[in-house]
Amino acid sequence: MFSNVKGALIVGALSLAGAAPASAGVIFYDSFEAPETDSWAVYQSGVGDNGDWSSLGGAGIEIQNESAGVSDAYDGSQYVELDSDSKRGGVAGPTNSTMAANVGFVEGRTYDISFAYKPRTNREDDNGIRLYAYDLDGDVIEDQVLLLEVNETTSSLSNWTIFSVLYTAKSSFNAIAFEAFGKSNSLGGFIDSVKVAEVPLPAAAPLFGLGLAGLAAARRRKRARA
Ligand SMILES: [Ca+2]
Ligand SMILES: [Ca+2]
Ligand SMILES: [Ca+2]
Repeated sequence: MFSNVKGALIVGALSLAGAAPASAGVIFYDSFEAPETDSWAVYQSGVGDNGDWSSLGGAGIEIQNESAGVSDAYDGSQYVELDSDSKRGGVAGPTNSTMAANVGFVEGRTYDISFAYKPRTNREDDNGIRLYAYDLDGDVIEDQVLLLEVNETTSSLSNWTIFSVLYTAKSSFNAIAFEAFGKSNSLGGFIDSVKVAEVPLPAAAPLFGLGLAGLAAARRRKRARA
């Protein structure tokens, strides 16, 4: 579905963080604890803690529970595998799937978008996940920006890791999406704890001003002692 969208750019600053940041400014969070499954199942819409995610291509959105014995979750007991499956609710076609959710971006504001990722296999080009921002009209992608791409193996990355990227919302962009890529073989990268937090630029200005005031006060004290 992406071949007809040209010129996707990787934008923003990719960073690796050891832990999720504080919850300030969070406008969207999903740990995929719903729909609840006792092992694994594939869903097409209404996926996630608040039912925000829909499949936009591939077999569907596979939710795995820790009780399936495949992996632990990063948070809670469930997570997503987007190299999905045509069984248990999945549809025929490539198992590599795409899921999207509206997140309520406001044009011109900057967001820290992060998620927990873990590769399932040790095969090269098997666990790829791409993160996009979308201008989404229903299930039609009007425009998209590729924000980051991760493609690890269990040798290069053995546990859950948080990836994050900064994105300044373009006009009419209203959604984020994840796409599985690489070998479409029902085994791929795991996703959990998707978070979108607004970067609080307005609050930074007064803090900076306080810093300057503090510096000036320190200089005055130094002069007074001299
Ligand atoms: Ca979870
Ligand atoms: Ca799968
Ligand atoms: Ca795969």
